[in-house]
Amino acid sequence: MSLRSCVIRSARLQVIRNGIRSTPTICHHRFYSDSSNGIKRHTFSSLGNDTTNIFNNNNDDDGEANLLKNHIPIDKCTSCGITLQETDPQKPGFFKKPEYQKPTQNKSEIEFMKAFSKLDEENKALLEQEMGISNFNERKERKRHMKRNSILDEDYNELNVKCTQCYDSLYHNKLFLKEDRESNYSEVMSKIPTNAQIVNVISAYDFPLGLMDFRKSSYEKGRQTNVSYVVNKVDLLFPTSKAVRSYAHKYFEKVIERVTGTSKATLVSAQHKWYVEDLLDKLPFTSYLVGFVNSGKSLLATELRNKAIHRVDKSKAYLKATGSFHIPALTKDNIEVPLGNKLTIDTPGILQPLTAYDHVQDKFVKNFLGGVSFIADRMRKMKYDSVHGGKCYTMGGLFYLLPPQGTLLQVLAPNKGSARIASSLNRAMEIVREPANGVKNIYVKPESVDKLKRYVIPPFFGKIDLVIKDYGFVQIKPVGKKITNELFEVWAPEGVIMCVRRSIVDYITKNKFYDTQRHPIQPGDFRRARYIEPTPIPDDKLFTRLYEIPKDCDNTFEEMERQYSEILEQEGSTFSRPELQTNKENPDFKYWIEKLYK
Ligand SMILES: Nc1nc2c(ncn2[C@@H]2O[C@H](COP(=O)(O)OP(=O)(O)OP(=O)(O)O)[C@@H](O)[C@H]2O)c(=O)[nH]1
Ligand SMILES: [Mg+2]
Repeated sequence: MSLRSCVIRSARLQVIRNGIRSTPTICHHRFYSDSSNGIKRHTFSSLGNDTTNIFNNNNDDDGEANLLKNHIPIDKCTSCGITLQETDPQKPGFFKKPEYQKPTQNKSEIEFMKAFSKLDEENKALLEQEMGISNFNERKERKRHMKRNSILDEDYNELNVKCTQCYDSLYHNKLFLKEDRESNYSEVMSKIPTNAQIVNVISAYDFPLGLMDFRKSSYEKGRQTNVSYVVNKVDLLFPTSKAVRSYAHKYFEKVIERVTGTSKATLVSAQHKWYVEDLLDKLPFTSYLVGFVNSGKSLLATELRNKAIHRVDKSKAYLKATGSFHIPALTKDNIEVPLGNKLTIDTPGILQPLTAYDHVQDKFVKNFLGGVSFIADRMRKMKYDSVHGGKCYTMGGLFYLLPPQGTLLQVLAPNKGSARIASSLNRAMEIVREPANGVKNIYVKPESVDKLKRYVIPPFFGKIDLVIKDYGFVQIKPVGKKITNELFEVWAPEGVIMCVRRSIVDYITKNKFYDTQRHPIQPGDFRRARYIEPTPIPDDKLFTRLYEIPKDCDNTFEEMERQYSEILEQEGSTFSRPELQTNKENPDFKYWIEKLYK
């Protein structure tokens, strides 16, 4: 036998003995031989080595076996968790038994088969002999059988059965938003025991709009909620996990503490697997992942499970997050996700009666509302739009910002979408209602213009962010002298949820310079700078909800003042936690109401 075939054979046998599953890597080997012409270099490729076994799918049945098995019961949709039914196509959970489904083959397997078919008979026989002919043939036979017959019941689990609605959402980008949403919150909460440990999953993208105050709702009376908070999707703001750990978490923790009174907050990125393992350690034995739609609960649950599985068996391939998608309200029922000795329950996302999803055209849901990463550090170098007072700045019709006459604004939109500046609100509405040929950046449905509501931003000082739920935010920076007391107006389709916060970027990025004695120095004087840190987070109000002003009201300031005194009278304070109120309140933010939901 030649040296070459000897090496090939040994490499292959080693691969087989290890029980290859995938052969995604073709290994390139190199060796040298003596010949009459001197040393000669030979190269050849063989199948790579990977650890899981395609031919042996039996999981270990020992202590952690439960963890290594598919956790979704056979009668449930593997994507949304709803109980499957075959009788009524109009009802949720309907699914059609597929007649024939192409046998599932993963990339590595295909590659293996390709490589196998190229071998000569001798090597094929050797491989078959080593891996056990029966096993190998069994697999081929099963595929043939699946082709001929409809799928066997016991294969459902393996084949990832989804209900028709999920199928349409996942493969045809269709949105199925529930009609009756008034009871949505109580429906989700009714399936959570009153003494359960709740983990509120919030998106960092539209923070703090995802925060839920569980103590507030009348439904919650008597519930001993034990809530901790997880800020997900931090990868959209930070390039690395290090920045999150070293200083950015302080801002999020502080706001959560101000609103809820608890400092139990963890920052994670399910997508990038940042700090998921830490969260796994912190989770109680049983927890419920609760939050607004699309905050990333299902992806987080899958990643937690992946981490738990990897603790038991490092060789296990990562599970695909089947129930996670950019389409909102995908999860329809509670899904139990075992995490070794712990258990977490992924719950359906909470959908408010009207949301931005109801107004944005289906084709833009992914691109416009799907979340695009912008790195907070680099925001200062981004291009901004200048908006003169009296003009109207609109982001594809999702909101219309109207600065008062005589002002000049710099507006920076770090999220997706391109803005349009129209000469007036009416003109902007016309453009959205009937976009001229070639106008591409209109994201909402034309009829959304008929349902506009008017809001005002209470007086502020410095830079602020207008945060739009599910979209992100725009940064607003007035420039020049303040010459008017008129308020900034924001018009938006009914249901688009917004708030204003003091610009987040300075609090989560390093921009303050200090000398050796930790005295602040001006940014220009770099040579003396010894420490660079984010701006200290003030104890004053950090965000506010907007005042809704009727369209026919002429004096917006007066109406705002009236609403302000009404809130003070009814609630005693405009702080999220009245005990935080001090005598030294910052007059620049006097009219701010640090309570997001009524
Ligand atoms: N960039 C980024 N995207 C994420 C992260 N976590 C989730 N996503 C994305 O957010 C979208 C929604 O994720 P899901 O896991 O379906 O969210 P959910 O909260 O389960 O949504 P519902 O079940 O509809 O309530 C998906 O497109 C995810 O890929 C994250 O950490 N970073
Ligand atoms: Mg989900």
